[in-house]
Amino acid sequence: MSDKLEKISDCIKTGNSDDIAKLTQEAVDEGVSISDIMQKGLFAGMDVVGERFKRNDMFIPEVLRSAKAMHASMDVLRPLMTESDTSSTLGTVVMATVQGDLHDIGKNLVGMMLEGAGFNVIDMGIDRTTEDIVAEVKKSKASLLGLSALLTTTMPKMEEVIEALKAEGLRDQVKVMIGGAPVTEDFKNEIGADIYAPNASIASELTVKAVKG
Ligand code: B1M
Repeated sequence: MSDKLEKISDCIKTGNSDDIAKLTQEAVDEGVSISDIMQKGLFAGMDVVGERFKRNDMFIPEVLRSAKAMHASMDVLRPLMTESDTSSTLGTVVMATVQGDLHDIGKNLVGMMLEGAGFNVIDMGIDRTTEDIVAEVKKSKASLLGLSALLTTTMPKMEEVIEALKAEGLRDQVKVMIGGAPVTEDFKNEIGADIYAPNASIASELTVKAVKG
């Protein structure tokens, strides 16, 4: 493994936003793939943060610093992942983290990958109510809705959104993709969503397949 990846991972663990952008750029310049930077640098570091957080070895302010470092690295990677020709847009995707949930790193990554694949992405951000999400789907005439949840307590909001889409007569017009660490294929089937993606690259692969048929 490139020593840059280890250093990038360390920056996530220690919440070092100052050095991570430079290290990310250096890794890109050395020819390290974006996928390796994300998997072996960013996600590897965040896995350790998650474990420490769970054991109460790390607390919210420190985790927020790690999240900030993650965003600083993603700012360097974003333009490299979204260099697609906008004239070949595959349609509009609305993305949101469901109500009660403040986690956005995974959702942002999925959004970046979808933009890179040629979708027009409307990112509604975090903690979005079911009513707001349904209103945005209606207004934008989106063909795909992406919902993210990182907490077991907010997962039921995904089902609430699907039920609200049905009540508004919009369910047939929009495919619903769900994801986030606690979300599973079984849960997708249980709530009647269309796509479950365990990570951002599979999310991109499955959405392109879904719209191209
Ligand atoms: Co939170 N948190 N957190 N947290 N946090 C988790 C999720 C947790 C597993 C930590 C733990 O205990 N080990 C735990 C949840 C337990 C559970 O419910 N099962 C937890 C908890 C408990 C909490 C709080 C309740 C803590 C507290 O207050 N006591 C609190 C809740 C706040 C709230 O949301 N209301 C809280 C707060 C926070 C911070 C704000 C401090 C911060 C979020 C900052 C931010 O996002 N801007 C935070 C963080 C950073 C984490 C961990 C450490 C990392 C999450 C992350 O960004 N991972 C997390 C532990 C963990 O997951 N290991 C944890 C990196 C990211 C790239 O992965 O988000 O999984 P992920 O996304 C992946 C896939 O899941 C998938 O693709 C992504 C890329 O490959 N994916 C999709 C995600 N969304 C998708 C959507 C799709 C498709 C795929 O289609 C639409």
